Amino acid sequence: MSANLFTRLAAAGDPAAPFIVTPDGTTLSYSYAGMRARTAQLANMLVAVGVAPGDRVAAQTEKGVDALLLYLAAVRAGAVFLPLNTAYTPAELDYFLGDAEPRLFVCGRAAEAALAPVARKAGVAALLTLDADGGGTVAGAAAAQSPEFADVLRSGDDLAAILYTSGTTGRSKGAMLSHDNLWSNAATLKDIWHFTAADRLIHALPIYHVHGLFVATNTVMAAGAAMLFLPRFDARGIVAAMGDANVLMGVPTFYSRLLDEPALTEEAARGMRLFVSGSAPLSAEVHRRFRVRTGHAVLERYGMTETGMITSNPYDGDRIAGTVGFPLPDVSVRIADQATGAISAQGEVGMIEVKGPNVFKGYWRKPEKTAEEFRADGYFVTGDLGRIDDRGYVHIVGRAKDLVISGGLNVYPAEVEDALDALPGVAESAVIGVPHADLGEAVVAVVRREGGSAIDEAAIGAALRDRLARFKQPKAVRFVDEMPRNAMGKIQKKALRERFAGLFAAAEVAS
Ligand code: MCA
Ligand code: AMP
Repeated sequence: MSANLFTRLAAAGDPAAPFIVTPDGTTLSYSYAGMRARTAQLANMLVAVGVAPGDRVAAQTEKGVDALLLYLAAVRAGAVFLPLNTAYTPAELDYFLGDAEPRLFVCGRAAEAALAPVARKAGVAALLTLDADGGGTVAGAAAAQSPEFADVLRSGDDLAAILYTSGTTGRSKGAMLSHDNLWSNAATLKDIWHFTAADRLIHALPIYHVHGLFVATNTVMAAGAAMLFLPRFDARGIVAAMGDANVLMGVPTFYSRLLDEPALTEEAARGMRLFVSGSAPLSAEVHRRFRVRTGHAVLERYGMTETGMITSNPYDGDRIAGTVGFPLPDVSVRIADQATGAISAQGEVGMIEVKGPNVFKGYWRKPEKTAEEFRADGYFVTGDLGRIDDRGYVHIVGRAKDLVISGGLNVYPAEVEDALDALPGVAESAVIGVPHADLGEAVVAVVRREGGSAIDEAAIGAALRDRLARFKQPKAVRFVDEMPRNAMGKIQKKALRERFAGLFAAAEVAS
């Protein structure tokens, strides 16, 4: 049998059952049969513009129903889907398109003029447009196509998607995810989170990352369930949607913002059966307050772009705040010495390493980078530090990688520092994450000016505007005369984090 992810995911859905439900009308809502017909049209369109199996299809599109169906269509057609954060600037896109060499690039209509030269430079053969409401040239190109399509045969190891993820050094790397990688995670999550065709998920995450694209969409499909498809997170809209759905997946910022929404009450959440959090640490305090307010213990899980989901708190059993639960049934997790790779003793803190059908195939065209991240026996080195307690719960205690997670989005300090250091007037910089009540961590730049320079926060902000996506730009810039350094001369970020920890001190909040 073909291992095409779409073929396997779509097998569960009753043709008459709802798949995507939009809150504001029926035209963009699709049953499973409707989804099949629309993705067939889109897959035929991909073939018509020259997309062959194995070709990359890159998309930087606002969240919309057709944008999601384009992902499924690409998988049906045996192409490799490459979603791109809508916040990326043309300068950032230039790298992704040049590296991935997609056959087709799809962007919003308003961005077409700015991005067409970027796509041309990367040798992209076809450029189409797609807006959140379905407007753009994709719709016209798909309209004439047949609503029938024979899913392209794929093996489990063939690629279904490439997602770019930054490293502590160098440029972003494309994580190659196979049909089997994505299928194994979807099938497992459906089982352990008890998804059935009766479920309706509130989908408010962006669809350019693993969480909203794969964890949410694939798990729903594997169960033949439905999703209430919201354009973005909005606390009041989520609470209203709770009357019409029963599962929510979100990043911790969703939960802290929901707690600030007075309409969130036990009564409002009565029809819900599951709240899932991931992508960044959920504070024990938010977990506790959410339980007090709604009666629900948020189920926290842990994952990575390269691995999909790795661990999850139990559906039945204690969902323990501050832990990320147990390894998924088909995933092996171990703790090892960061430097030597020696397996650590029970309960010790060390590097979290992972092996299983969920672990990616390597970084696109970077075999040496891939080799660096794996142990000889096939375990992937996550860069997260953790321990496993005597009940088997995994605790994440820190990161060996220099990474800031802001509102569930990853920011690699090295990338921001490179941009800062290139500015006239900046002698050196250090980018750190400091506690932030809303975003978990906020990006802060610490800068030492060149002698005589008067460069200030506003000038730095203006200079970075077109270079870096908005979420990577520092929320504050602080100037120092001297960077704290260790004996080796390396900047001590820990000391900077301590010094600036109170910059966004959380206001007192009531339960
Ligand atoms: C928006 N801004 C941000 C962020 N989002 N700045 C820092 N961090 C962010 N995450 C900027 C906006 O451009 C805006 O700038 C200003 O901050 C305020 O925007 P606001 O309206 O408050 O933001 P929002 O549109 O409400 O978005 C916040 C959000 C969103 C809802 C938390 O960022 C979000 O949906 N995050 C989820 C990301 C996600 O899906 N992560 C999963 C990755 P200005 O006003 O100056 O223009 S997958 C993953 O990590 C692994 C695999 C896993 O385990 O899941
Ligand atoms: P990404 O590169 O977007 O896949 O981000 C993956 C990283 O997010 C992981 O390596 C962790 O550092 C972090 N992460 C994801 N889920 C959690 C969680 N529940 N708790 C703490 N960190 C998390």
